[in-house]
Amino acid sequence: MSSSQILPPSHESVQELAKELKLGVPQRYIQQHREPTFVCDHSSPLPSIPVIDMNHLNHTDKDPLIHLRSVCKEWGIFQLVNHGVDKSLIKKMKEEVVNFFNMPVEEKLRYKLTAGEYQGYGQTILHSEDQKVDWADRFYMITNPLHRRKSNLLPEFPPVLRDTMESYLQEMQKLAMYLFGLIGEAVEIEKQEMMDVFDDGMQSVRMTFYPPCPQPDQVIGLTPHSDAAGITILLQVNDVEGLQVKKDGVWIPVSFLPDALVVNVGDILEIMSNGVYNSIEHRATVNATKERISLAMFFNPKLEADVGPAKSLIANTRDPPMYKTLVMEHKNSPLIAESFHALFSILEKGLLRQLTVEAFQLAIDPVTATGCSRCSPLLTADRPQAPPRADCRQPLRLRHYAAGRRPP
Ligand SMILES: O=C(O)CCC(=O)C(=O)O
Repeated sequence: MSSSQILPPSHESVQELAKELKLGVPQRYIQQHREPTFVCDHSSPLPSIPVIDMNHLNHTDKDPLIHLRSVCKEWGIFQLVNHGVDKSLIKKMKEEVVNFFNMPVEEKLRYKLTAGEYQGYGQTILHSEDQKVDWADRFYMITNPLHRRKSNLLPEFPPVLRDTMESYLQEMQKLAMYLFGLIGEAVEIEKQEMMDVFDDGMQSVRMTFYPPCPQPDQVIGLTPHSDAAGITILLQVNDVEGLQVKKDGVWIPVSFLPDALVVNVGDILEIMSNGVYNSIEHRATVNATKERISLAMFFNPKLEADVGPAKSLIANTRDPPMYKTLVMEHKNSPLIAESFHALFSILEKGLLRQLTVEAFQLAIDPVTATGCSRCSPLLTADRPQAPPRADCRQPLRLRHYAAGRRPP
C-alpha cells in the first residue's frame, strides 16, 4: 500500500467510545512500545521548558535575541508570557472549543472527515489496516489562504464559535508574524525574507479532545511527531496536562503556566535556519479520569514560497546549505503534492524535513543515500526498489543526513 493512501476513518468518535467502555480499551488503540516519561527524583528534578517574556523581546537590545536563539536551538519550544493577546478573547476561545466538543456527536459529524480527506472532524488518519489509532478526536482545517477554506467547515460552524475563531485567527496571525521576525533575526535571517515567506501564509488549526482512558499507559493521545510548520502556537484549553517534549532523548512533561501560549519550532523553520533551530519532537499522553482539550495553530509559508535554508542566512553566515530547497506546492509535481500532504499529516514524523534533507543527500551522494519507499516519496520516485527500513522514521537519521554523515 502506498504511504499516500488514506483509508476510511475507523469509527466515529473516541469521545463516545470512552463513555461506553466496558471490556477494556480495544486493541487498535493499545500501543505497546511507548517510551517512558522522565521520572524526577532528588538528584534530577523535572526540567521545564524555557519561558520567553514578550515584554523583554520588545526592547531593542540584543540580549533577548541571543536568548531566543539559544532557546530555539537547544529546545525548539518555549512558553510565551505577556504575549499581549486579549485575555477575554482567549477565555472565549477556550469556552467555544469546549462547547464544540460538548455538542452531540451527530452535530460534530456534520463536519466528519471523509475517506481521502484530511480536513474535518475525526481521528487518526489511517494509512494501513493495522495502524494504531490515537486516543483522541480531532478537528483539523486550513484557515488561510481564504480560497482553501472548506465551505462545510468554518463557514458552517455555530455563529459564536465561528466569530470567536475568526478573531482568534487574526490575533494569532499578528503574533506569529511578530515572532517570525524576531526568531528569524536571531539566526541572521533578514526580516524582509521572513515576511516574504510567511506573510499571508498557509494557516491551519487543530482542536483536539483527549477523552479520559482507564488504561492511560497503554494508549497515546498524540503519536510522537515534529510539526511540518514554521511555528505552532498551542493553547491548552482546560487545565489538564499531557503534552510532552523529547529533549536529549528523554520525554519531559510540559507544565503550562497560566495565560501562557506554547510556541514550538517546526520543520520549516529548522530548514530555513539551516539546521540551527530544532523542530521539537512532541507527543500527548492521556489522563485516567479527566479529558484534555487543546487548540493548535500552524503557521506555514505561502503556497508558492520556496522552502529551504534562508538566502539571507546563507549569505550572512556563508555556511553551506544543509537542505535542498523545495517549493511548498506545485500543481504539476507529484513529489510536492506528497510533501504538501505531509504538511498536514502528523503521522509522518518530520517528513518535509526528511524530504529536503534526502534530496540534499541524493544530490551530494546518491550511492550512500538511504531511504525507504515507505516513508520517502522522493526516493520512491527516484529509486523505486528502495526497501522499507525498520528505522525509517528515526529522527536521529535525519540529524546524520543534516550533518552530511551516513545514518547509523
Ligand atoms: O494537544 C497538545 O498538547 C498537542 C497538540 C499538537 O501538538 C498538535 O495538534 O500537533
